[in-house]
Amino acid sequence: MLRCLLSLFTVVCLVGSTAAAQSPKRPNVLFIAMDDLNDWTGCLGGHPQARTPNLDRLAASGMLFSNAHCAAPACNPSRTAIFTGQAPHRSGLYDNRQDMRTVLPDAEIMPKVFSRHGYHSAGSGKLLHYFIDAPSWDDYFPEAAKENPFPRTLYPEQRPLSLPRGGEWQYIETDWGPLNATDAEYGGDHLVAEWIAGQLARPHEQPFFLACGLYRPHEPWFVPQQYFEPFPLESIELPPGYKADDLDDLPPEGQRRGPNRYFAHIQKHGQWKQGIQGYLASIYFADTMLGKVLDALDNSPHAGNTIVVLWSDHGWHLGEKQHWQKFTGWRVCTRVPLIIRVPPGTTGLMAGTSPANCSQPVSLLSLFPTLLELCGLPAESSHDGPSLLPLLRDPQAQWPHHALTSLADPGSYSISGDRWRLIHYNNGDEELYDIETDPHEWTNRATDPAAANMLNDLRALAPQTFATKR
Ligand SMILES: [Ca+2]
Ligand SMILES: [Ca+2]
Repeated sequence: MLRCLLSLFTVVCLVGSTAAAQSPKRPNVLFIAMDDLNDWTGCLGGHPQARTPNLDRLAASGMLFSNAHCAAPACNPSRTAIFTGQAPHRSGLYDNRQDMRTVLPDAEIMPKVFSRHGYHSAGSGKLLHYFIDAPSWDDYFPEAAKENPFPRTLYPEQRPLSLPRGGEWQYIETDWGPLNATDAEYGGDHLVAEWIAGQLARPHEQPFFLACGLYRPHEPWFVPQQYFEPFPLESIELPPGYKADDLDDLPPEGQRRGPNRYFAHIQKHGQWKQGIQGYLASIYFADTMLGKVLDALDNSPHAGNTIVVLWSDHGWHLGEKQHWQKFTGWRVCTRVPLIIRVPPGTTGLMAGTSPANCSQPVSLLSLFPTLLELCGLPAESSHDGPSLLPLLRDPQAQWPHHALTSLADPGSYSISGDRWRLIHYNNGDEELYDIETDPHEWTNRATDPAAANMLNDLRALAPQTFATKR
């Protein structure tokens, strides 16, 4: 009996000391979304005039993934994939018109999972597609119950300001121009950044998952005048990826999906450079709001114990392939900025990240399992993406993965490997690009016999089944 008690005592002591040794304070997570930001950042070099000093300083202090791709090139499916960890071709949520809670009524999204594990989950601004999903958060700004993620935002009284309506087809927000307003008068992302900064400044008893959804550079491109000033119209350079005859070597489906009415309409009204100016100004504004958030973290008691993740939900065309907007499988649209900074002492990565550039192909689908692993929380069996931990430890690590981007119609997708990219349309048309020699995807190699092996290698990575769109 005594022996039994002694054994029990020993076990209790061992368990107790092991638990104490293995459960340091869990890291916090600052999860920052930017909307419709392509590679027009200083650190990715997509446009020579892009002004993103804050994004660049974050990149310089963490790991920049320069070959990161969205799970889908539109807000709703991309964000749903990020927040549920489920790929569109498995969840069945492929486009902006589907309602996340109709398609996935029971999916536990990221803030809810963190809350279940003892975190305080708070968010502000656009994180999901124009709704908040109030039951998944402990706190939100604006008020979660209203399900409107946007604080008050200043817009011109008379609209459209810059681009006349071309017809019913035209998205009402395709419009741009400077506002005679301060950041405070403007509101919008400024208020989001201020609220997030307030959350960072206060003490927290629990670890926190704090999500900051910056809405610019999503349209409309109205931001205060000061953000337009570095980009005078006469200085504006056209997108480096634009090539007038770029469509000539595309299969019929690529030729159909490239040109859209927006770009033709914008050119007809002489607004191409004004549009580029509006996008650059909106990026600069969003970056400045990001700077407020990063400064607040640096000046807070949580700076040394907070993982920072920054992502954009997909890229954006400004005339490349005669296209304006998103929704395509080309790299300009699937590639996104992604930065992860892990402080030393973090549960799942004690060494933290070293400043580095990782060029291996990764998907935003990996963010959820990566964060769970970094925070020492159990993996979720419903998650599709591989955790990025091997790359956060060593950006040159063996990485036998690729990034799949699902287009809105099931069976159409792009696959991004470490060097080559395949675009497959569900009518069978294909495009193949060598990103190392052709980063703007000007030369389709799908019918080039010298690239046949590459084509076959990428084809072999395609999903075999696609969930029905619901
Ligand atoms: Ca978006
Ligand atoms: Ca071409």
